[in-house]
Amino acid sequence: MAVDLLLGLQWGDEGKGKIVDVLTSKYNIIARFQGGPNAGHTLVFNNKKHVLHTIPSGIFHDEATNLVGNGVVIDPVIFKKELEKLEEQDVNYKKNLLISRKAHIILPTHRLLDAASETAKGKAKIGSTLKGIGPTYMDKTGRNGIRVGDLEMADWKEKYRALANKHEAMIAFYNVDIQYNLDELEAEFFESVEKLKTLQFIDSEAYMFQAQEDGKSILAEGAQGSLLDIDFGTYPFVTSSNTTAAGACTGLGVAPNKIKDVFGIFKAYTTRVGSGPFPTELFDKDGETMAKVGNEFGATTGRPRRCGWLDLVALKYACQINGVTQLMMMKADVLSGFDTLKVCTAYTYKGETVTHLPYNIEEENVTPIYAEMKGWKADLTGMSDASQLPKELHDYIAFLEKELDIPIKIVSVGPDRKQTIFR
Ligand code: 2SA
Ligand code: MG
Repeated sequence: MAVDLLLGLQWGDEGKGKIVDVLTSKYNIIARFQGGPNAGHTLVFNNKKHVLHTIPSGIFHDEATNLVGNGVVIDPVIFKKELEKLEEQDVNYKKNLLISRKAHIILPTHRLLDAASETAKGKAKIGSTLKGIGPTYMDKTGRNGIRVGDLEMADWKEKYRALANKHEAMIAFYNVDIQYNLDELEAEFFESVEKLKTLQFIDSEAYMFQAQEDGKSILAEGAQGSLLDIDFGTYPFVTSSNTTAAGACTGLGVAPNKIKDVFGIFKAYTTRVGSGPFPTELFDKDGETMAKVGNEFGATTGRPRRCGWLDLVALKYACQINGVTQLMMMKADVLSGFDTLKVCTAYTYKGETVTHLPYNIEEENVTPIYAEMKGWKADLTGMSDASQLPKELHDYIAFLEKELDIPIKIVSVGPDRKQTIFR
């Protein structure tokens, strides 16, 4: 059986959590393949908001098995809190949550290093989520990391001590004012590790291989967005993992020829949190309206998100890199009420019109060229069938489908599971 992929096509927060939740009943296994608690997947059902950081979004469906793959980085402290939230809601995760032994562990000192590095960068900071993501992946590729499987070894605490000591020396080297009490952080960390150890650790690539042999249906769930990919994103203002389709192969041990559908999730407009270029960013009332109506605040850090018009140059790039087969447009309801909608179809770059994403899209280098479309006034949030959507929205969708040459299969008109229109 093939593996389907679900990815964000912009700078994260596209609404992946909601779509995974809508799709989970179709899949036996939901697997996370990269990132860590820098993700915040928001799900809304029964009028309640649920935010997941590391645990795959299938956890609220009893029948789905949820795998945290080898490409993910796990912070035991945050993981424990997530588990406790699930316990409060009587979600029995013990039998359907599996953890790869090859996933790397975020140490308290990784978080401190993230903070020290960001502080030292000053104005040039990445705007990271301060979850220790960058330093943990650095230790992974530097071949110094501690993995989930290590926690089953007798000597892992010695390995931990050596690494934490090294981190402390690095923090001192940054020479910035970071206050911390490592004893307290470690007490919390070791307690959380014990909680993590109550879960099932597995050789996940073997599990994935067997699951495919057994004909199980698998959905790989991406975190962050394609433009935050370490290779293809707006470097250095990116996260430290491959958020694009290739990341699912390395982050789960799935062969490229086993991937079937690639679901690309995008917002009907664009948002970004943290620093970095954003050609269609708005600094006017339209941007404020999007932020307000769309409630654009980070699910993990609560930071306000920057807002702007849909950027088709960037979106097309993301579709190409990921091999997207189906599109899902989120938050269409947020665009209700605008007289005119703009969509960026090209950039002016070094005096020329370009339709590909150039190496450097800093503001001074590119100027977006917009197509203008008529907006709609109708409130979409109560609609449940494509036939109810206003003509102007049909036109907007048709325009995007033509430009991208990929069908838009889902239009989301609100955060609830029910506010999902299939086309
Ligand atoms: P990091 O922490 O090292 O991965 O940060 C590097 C950059 O990646 C951005 N980033 C994100 N952007 C949007 N959403 C993300 N997840 C959270 C969410 C964000 C939040 O889903 O709501 O709650 O603020 C996410 N994770 C990382 C980050 O802003 C940096 O630009
Ligand atoms: Mg999010």
